[in-house]
Amino acid sequence: MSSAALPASHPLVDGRTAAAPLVAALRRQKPSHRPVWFMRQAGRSLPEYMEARAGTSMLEACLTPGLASEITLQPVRRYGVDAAIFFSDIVVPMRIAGVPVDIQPGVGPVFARPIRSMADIEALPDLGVTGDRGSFDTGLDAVREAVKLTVEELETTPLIGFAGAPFTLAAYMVDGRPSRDHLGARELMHTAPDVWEALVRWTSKAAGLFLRAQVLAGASAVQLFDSWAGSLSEADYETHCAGGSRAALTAVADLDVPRIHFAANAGHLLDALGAAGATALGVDYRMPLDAAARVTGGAFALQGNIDPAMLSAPVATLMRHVQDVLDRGSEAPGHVVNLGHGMPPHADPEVVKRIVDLVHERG
Ligand code: 1CP
Repeated sequence: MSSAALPASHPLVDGRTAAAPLVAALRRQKPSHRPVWFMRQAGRSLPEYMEARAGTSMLEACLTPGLASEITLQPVRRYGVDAAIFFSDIVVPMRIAGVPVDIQPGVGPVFARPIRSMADIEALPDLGVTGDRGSFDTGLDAVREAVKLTVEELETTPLIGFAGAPFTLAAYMVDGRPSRDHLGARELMHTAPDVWEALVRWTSKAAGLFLRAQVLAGASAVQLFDSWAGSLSEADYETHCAGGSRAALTAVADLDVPRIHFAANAGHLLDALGAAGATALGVDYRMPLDAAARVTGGAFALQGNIDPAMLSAPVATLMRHVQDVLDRGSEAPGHVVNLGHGMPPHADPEVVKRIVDLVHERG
């Protein structure tokens, strides 16, 4: 596949990030050192984030290009990580489309009108088609601007763009708010498969357009967060969700950027996640990376999987755990060190910095 569709000024094309350790590892080539970044590396664990965010709501911050860019850059400056993850949220495309959604502090995404019926789906805003200048595409300009500002500052450090996978988005849109077992979404796929399918079509289109905007504006890799897919059986994932994730990832497949697919608690889904159009797989902390490499037959670069709970352990215990992750990760054809899920808000930045230094020394 060629990268002809990326603009000549894109960091992968003009060479800034083409040889970056993150990109090399994700492409299963030999990086100069083992790359490391952390899911939720920006956010409440950083005092500079708390200061920058003060007085601005989460979604307003995401849609204010200068602020979103500044927050994206903070963990790169502080930790020297090998990638920035774009500061945004999986529900940002819904907000841009005009769906009434908010992120409530201490709760998470809350949708004012949960999706229950075909009439609810028909009332969802039209997303337009790729390349048009409809209101969704125009709304994405704030995202493009934030990505551009960020990439200019990052120089040789790649920016990772992301989107929520259709199941994870639907888990919020159907229940209306965070839920433990995502029962509403799982019920809908069985009680009203036509409504479910229509919702997956809409969410995968929104996710695909969101990813594509980030890549064309300068992101050097993408991650699809299928965070809650682990609550599905493999059969339900295959039948009702994989197609939507495949559609979202396919939206950037022609741009030849590495595509990471992550789900938590999903050892049983690794094959299915890979088959949905990913080039790399995020592995949570429950499955050792050498086991994940065996299961996936060496076909995918792997990302993970420091247990976030270990960040609170005595330093010697944590460092032994990180070394174990490095050892097991070397069984994969490419390994990007990360946490097995998001950074806890009370993580100590000093401890996080020690992990980055250890990975750079030993990896
Ligand atoms: O640093 C980063 O990783 C970048 C920013 C980022 C990302 C990648 C944020 C900022 N959100 C996300 C993705 C996201 N959002 C996911 C997938 C990642 C994962 O599995 O953890 C999910 C499930 C969400 C939904 C969401 N948004 C939640 C979880 C709610 C639940 O069900 O438990 C929450 C708390 C949010 C709000 C949010 N998003 C991001 C931040 C920093 C925050 C907290 C906002 C605040 O300050 O109140």
